[in-house]
Amino acid sequence: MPEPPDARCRRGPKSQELQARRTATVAGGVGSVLPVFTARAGGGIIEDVDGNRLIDFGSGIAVTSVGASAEAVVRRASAQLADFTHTCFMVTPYEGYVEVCEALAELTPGDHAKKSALFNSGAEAVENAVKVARSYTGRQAVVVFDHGYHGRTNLTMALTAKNMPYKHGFGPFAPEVYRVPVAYGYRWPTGAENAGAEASAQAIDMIRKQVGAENVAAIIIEPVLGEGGFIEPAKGFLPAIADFARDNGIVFVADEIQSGFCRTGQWFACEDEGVVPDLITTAKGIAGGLPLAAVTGRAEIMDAVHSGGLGGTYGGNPVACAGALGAIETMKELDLNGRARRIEEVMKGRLATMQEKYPVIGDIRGRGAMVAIELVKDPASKEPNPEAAGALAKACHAEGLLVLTCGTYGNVLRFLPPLVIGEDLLNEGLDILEQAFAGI
Ligand code: PLZ
Repeated sequence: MPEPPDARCRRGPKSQELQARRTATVAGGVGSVLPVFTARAGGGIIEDVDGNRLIDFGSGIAVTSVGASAEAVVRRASAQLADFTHTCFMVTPYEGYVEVCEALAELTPGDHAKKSALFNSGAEAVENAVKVARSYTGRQAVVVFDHGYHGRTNLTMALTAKNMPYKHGFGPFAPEVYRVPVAYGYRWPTGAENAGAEASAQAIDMIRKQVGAENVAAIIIEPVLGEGGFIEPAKGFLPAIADFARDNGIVFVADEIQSGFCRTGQWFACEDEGVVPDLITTAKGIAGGLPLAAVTGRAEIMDAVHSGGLGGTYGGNPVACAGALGAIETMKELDLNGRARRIEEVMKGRLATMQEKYPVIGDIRGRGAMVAIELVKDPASKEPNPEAAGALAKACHAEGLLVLTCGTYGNVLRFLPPLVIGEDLLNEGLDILEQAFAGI
């Protein structure tokens, strides 16, 4: 007998039945934010199998920037499906792969000659960026940052900062990975205004003393740190680290897997401070929901790898490439960078009003449609308040708004609506959030 519909999480009878089947056969280690099953999604709405509608402020973790069923993605991917699903680019190549690499060369920062290699997931792209950087430099060490997230494979677990849930019990991790401070303005001991200069000086000092600049193959950083809490490194930090890398023959890698492809109101977040990375990793938003990832970078660095050294059966799958071309077409046609900037304006305005009323909001930050609030027990002590983040997320879900949490301390609510969301729906979602504050 199914339980009666559960209003708190809007779990209807069909979702309950599926949940029981899931519990019986899907591994317990695979989590889900909500126990409702999706029937269809698009335009900022997720409809579940019982007909409930959720406003989507998650975009499948920053993936469906163009919407979850964008016309150009569906059209191009469907046509490709009918032509052929797979040949393997390493066996007989096809045009879509080359077209995606051409688009990446055009859209990523810098006017130098660029080349790309395509993969299936973000983690795989980051792993390959390390392979390329090691081949090019003949060095081994990789430097990453506090609060950084780069994936769940063995090497990328080592690169990721947070133990639970990503690393716990899964060691030993890959060697030659070194972690240094990042300019987390809100929590920098001497204040946000000093964070850029002080954190970069500390990071560089640690690299020099503990690793040796001449041993470092790559420095990898997210220009806006995603899973770690939507931390924008304080101004000056990224350029200082990029300069240090250049002066020491280190490959500077921007992991734009979450922040890229119009999410922050620019094609790539590192453009904000004019930083031109040597390599850039992309995934998520690139293909409108189809699995695709890329490493793009200076031609001479990318070409340092021996022939046949990069690849994988499915990397740059033709259907995923067609999806990417559809997503990029949509981003250009609808000016999704402009839409992301407008979303920031609306969101930050509404969130600032909420902060005046609810001091639990310690910080409002982010760029474009990558916005977050950090919740604290008291604005003076800044003690993290993960309980408030959990309670707010739950209250929003109950009222039909999907929001995600993140942050090293689990106390950040992040908002990642699809960039095509209508302004009415955006405001409706923010109304639900505002009401949720009243209830916690
Ligand atoms: N680099 C910057 O944000 C993926 C992870 C969700 P994959 N972020 C969402 C989870 O809990 O697994 C991500 C990222 C940055 C790399 C990755 C990894 O991308 O496509 O998940 O492998």
